[in-house]
Amino acid sequence: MKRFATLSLVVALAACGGGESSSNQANQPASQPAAEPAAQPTEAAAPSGPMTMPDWYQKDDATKTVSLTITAGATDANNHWNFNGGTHGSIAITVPEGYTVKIHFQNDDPAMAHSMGIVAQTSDFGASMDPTPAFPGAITTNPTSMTDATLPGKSEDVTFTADKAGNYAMVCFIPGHAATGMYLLFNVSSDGSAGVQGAA
Ligand SMILES: [Cu+2]
Repeated sequence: MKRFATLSLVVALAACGGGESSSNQANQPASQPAAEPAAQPTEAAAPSGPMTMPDWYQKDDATKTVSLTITAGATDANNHWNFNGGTHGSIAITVPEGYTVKIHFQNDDPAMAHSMGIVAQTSDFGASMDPTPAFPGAITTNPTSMTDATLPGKSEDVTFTADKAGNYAMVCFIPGHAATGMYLLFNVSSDGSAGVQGAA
């Protein structure tokens, strides 16, 4: 209630002040408080450097197809909540625009279901993820379900067309997983560049 009373007083003073600028001056401290510190970046810098072609990335220019093997829990990094050992966007996968992308998704986490899909958002993932992929078909089944997503030891194949160049992310849609780092960067290039940056 005290807060309301104070606000009413301010409004009353402003009303009597004869103009917004003068009342604003009267209400403002002589020196501005320091600006809020910028939020700590939660994302690592995007991996850069030369593209490599690890054995889990295969490209066939004749059929315009990229085939990827993506393994959740490939290592114990991030409590197994990783893709091919990468977390927090530490790996960037680039495919050429217009290519068909075939992903063999394997879950090697001994304990937890995971999912995989491509989204237009590349950072600041919330606890719950909208399971709408950036490209039709670019998502595994029951992606938000801890009981019905891709279970430990299981795999799933998805195929989609990377028909629009841009910056995307490959994420797990189980609540909390992307927010705690279970995502890679996924780029669709307009100049034909292809490969992987940041892979171990
Ligand atoms: Cu996950």
